[in-house]
Amino acid sequence: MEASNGLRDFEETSNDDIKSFFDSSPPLKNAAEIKRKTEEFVQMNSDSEHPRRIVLVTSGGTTVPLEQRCVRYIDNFSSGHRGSTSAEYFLKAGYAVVFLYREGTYQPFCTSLPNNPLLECLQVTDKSNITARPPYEKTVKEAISNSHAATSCGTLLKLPFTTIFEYLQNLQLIASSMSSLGSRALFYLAAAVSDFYVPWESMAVHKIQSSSGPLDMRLVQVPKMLLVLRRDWAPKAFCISFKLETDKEILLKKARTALEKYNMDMVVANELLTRKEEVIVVTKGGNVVVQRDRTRVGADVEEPLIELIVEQHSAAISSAS
Ligand code: PAZ
Repeated sequence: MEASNGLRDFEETSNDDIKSFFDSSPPLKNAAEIKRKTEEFVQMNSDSEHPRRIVLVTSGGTTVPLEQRCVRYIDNFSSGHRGSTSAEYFLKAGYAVVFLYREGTYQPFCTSLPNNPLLECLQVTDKSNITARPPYEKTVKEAISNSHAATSCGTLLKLPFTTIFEYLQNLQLIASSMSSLGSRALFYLAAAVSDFYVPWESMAVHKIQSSSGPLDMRLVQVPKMLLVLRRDWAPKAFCISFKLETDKEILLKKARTALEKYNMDMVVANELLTRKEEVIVVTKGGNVVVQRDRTRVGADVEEPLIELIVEQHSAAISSAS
């Protein structure tokens, strides 16, 4: 999803590029409802004497439609595992979580369930009751009770997206609803966001016909929203972006450039093949290698990662006040 020399990644994005991206995007369905839900969520978690910190966790990959009445689209590998697992740890750490996720990807508290949980984890008993089947009893019970607890006590708000247009419009809307939070807001942008897209106005309306011969299509760069997120939408928030590469040689260089160029507080650098074992957190103060605890069965890298982030976010809040 990125030019092979990596250079285009850091080209300037102007305000005009951003405006024209949003102006030309198909309008977000339910925008008013999403805004209302997010504002209520922010309000509810800010009311008490001890207001919660609120984190936006983005998760999964964006699609790039090739037709307006979309039959075909470009997609990427992201499963949403990182985002959903991280959301769980943020909830455990006392944060309220806005979970902006790609429809159909992993959900918080469900990452250890099999692919088809309804059919594989449940059974109908002789008395026509539905129960969990072995060996899933404990996993199913925990998934249901943790997930229901988080949504019913108002600390988890889940919002879906599919396309790059929906993702970026949601990001803008949520960021503006969180702008009153100042340093209490955290942006944890783990979604794999397309670097190239087909602008809506130049997109074929109907299904592209194979009888027309080889497909010749121009994709343009998605404007770099991290710039505006930091500068205009969330200047006081703690912002963490992610950088994924398959070539180890360029990973850290690109992560550091992103840290500086977009003025992030942290960039989490990871390689495709080892992303569940290790990440490198790049900060202005240096790099920190974070690994999963290999001596513990089922331990994941998100546990120490979120621990480190919560610590650094606390330090940022203290120095801001
Ligand atoms: O979603 P997942 O668990 O399969 O993978 C997580 C990830 C690699 C998408 C994430 O850690 C990441 O690096 N996101 C940013 C990717 C990028 O646009 O560079």
